[in-house]
Amino acid sequence: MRQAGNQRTLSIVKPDGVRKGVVGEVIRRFETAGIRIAAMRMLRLTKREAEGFYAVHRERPFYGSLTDFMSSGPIVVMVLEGENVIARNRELMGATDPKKAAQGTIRAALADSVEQNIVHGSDAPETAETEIGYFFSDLDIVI
Ligand code: 3AN
Repeated sequence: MRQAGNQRTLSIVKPDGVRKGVVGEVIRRFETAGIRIAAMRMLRLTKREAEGFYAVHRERPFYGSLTDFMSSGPIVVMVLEGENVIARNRELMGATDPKKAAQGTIRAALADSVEQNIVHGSDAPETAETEIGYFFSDLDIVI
């Protein structure tokens, strides 16, 4: 069993982050913040898999372009663990639009656009559980 208060979230370094060579930089920020990496894997999503992952956005005008982008190259998926890690990870990421992201955040420092914004992070405990399950089985997660 996990300790009370120890939350998990899914983080993705998106294809733009891998292409730019900032995987290490993103991980460094997590580690510096005291967030534990409980699982990690590199893979390339098919278009269908990207559509499945972003199914909640299927009615949005950017769905086609977003899923093309997310299947355009390798990504690094991670399970992050720590107290209040869902909110803390989103704080480190910054706002979806890098132009609106607070200074010092991953997106403000590294991202080019609202679509190609370097990282993904789950936004709530329920989505974290579903998203972690999309990529990892319980056996992949180091406790
Ligand atoms: P976040 O990743 O900050 O939680 P969401 O969940 O609203 O943002 O959006 C999921 C992903 O969809 C974003 N990371 C971004 O890549 C893309 N996206 C969001 N809004 C737009 C938009 N207006 N135009 C293009 N892509 C977008």
